[in-house]
Amino acid sequence: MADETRRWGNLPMASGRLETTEATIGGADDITTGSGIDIVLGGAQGDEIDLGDAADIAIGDHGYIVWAVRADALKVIEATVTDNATGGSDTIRGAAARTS
Ligand SMILES: [Ca+2]
Repeated sequence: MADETRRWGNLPMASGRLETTEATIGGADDITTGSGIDIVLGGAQGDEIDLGDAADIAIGDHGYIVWAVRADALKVIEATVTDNATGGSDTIRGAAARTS
């Protein structure tokens, strides 16, 4: 059985919530993730987001993602854009390794 508390590198997190705090702050970001599980929020303006291998979660604008690790898999509980007025036009690319 996988160690459910070590799914995020060395961080002891099996569940959580990640959110942006100010919809109007931020630039046109170029974000590239590695091969682990990643959670990305692009925020303001048009962002380029390239996700590596693994089951990643990404939204391009201001919002939040609530997740949990259950039965050795990443589960999204809720992913919501709360303000896209300044979010811009985002490009989000995933890798091919996802299996579920
Ligand atoms: Ca954006």
